[in-house]
Amino acid sequence: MREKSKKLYERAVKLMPGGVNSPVRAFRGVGGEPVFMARGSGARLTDVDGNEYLDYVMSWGPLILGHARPAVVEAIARAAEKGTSFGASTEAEVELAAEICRAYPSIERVRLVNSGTEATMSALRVARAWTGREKILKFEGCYHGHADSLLVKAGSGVATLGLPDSPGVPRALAELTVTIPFNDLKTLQETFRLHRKQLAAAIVEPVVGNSGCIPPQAGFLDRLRELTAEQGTVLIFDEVMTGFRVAYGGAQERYRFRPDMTTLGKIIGGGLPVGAYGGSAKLMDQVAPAGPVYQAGTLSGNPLAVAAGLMTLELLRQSGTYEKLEALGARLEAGLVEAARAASAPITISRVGSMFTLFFSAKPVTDYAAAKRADATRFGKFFRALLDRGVYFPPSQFEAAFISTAHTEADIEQTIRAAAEAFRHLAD
Ligand code: KE4
Repeated sequence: MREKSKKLYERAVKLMPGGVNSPVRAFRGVGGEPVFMARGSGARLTDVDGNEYLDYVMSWGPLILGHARPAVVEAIARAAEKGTSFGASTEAEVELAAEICRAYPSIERVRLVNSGTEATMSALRVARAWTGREKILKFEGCYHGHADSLLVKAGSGVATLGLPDSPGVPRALAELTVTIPFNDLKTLQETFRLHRKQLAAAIVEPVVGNSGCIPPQAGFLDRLRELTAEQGTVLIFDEVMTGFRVAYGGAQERYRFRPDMTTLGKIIGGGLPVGAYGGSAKLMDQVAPAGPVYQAGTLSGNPLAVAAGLMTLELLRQSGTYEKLEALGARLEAGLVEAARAASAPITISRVGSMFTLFFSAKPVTDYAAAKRADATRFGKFFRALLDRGVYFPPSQFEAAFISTAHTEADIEQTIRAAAEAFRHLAD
């Protein structure tokens, strides 16, 4: 069934840690061995053994237009014919910066980098420089890339100082990160009382994607905005996943917010490496060479990645794009709920537009603790039953799945049928 994947994996584990270049690809969350992919086209992936899958990972979010969209591939090819990198400014990166600032009114200045990790790491540095403070606030289950300050779990009892979430993160640095539950208003208020005017930044996924999909509850982001404004804490919306996903203008457009800084990634690179961080001119003009806060990157604003991003955003501006994504998401959600009910499978679907998570939980999932109570083992079995039926969900209960504009209504119906069989298979 997947002999070539198996052989490649046996080679890979001898050459790369865990045989992968990013942990979640190793399928540790769902059991079994990872599938090696050979090509993507539209909504489909084909693995090295020739098996075809309807893809709901979509490279973890960037491929909102699906795989190998011809116009995007042509844009990359045209850019490549003129050279791959100059280490100098180009017109294209000015165009991408202009489109980001136009689409995100809270961003007056933006810096392009190469990943979401670089974007969040740099945004935190700007916030710490601006406020002269060192402590930061993050939320349990939110992932903002692997910079040391952000690989921190809640210390014993919430609203206390953090503990390293990975070996190699200095305790002294982890202790500067306070971690509290998402959607927990009471703890939020307590935290801003306990650390009054000491927090340089609060960084949040406005729709959490990295605990699985968890939307903000009414009033939570409003209160976070109020408290950060009152205490001069820089509010950073990490929209690496939600940017251009839940609306063209991201969660800040969907929920009508104005954060102080925003980080972006994924979709703005159209599948090539691009991250970005931005905010007001006064905040961002601290960044070198305009100001003293240092941040740099050999391939930042890379012509190929920028060409892919510009074409992706251009195609996303076509009318009806987000209405189509919403309709496909709503149909898939309803179909999965019905299929689960018919098989008496206890699930809940958490969805915002075209990003969603199917939790094996009978109760709604509103924070990371609830997500961890979901039955990840059953999710793993469901994942593999779907995979064997030609549907590729994210290989972890704690990840969001993504629909693209390349998915058709027929693809959604095919997915619902495969899920119904998978739920019955689980019940057997
Ligand atoms: P990257 O450094 O992986 O480009 O971006 C880090 C990041 C920052 N902020 C948010 C909200 C993110 O979701 C991410 C990365 N997301 C994961 C998927 N949940 C990337 C997949 C992976 O780690 O392989």
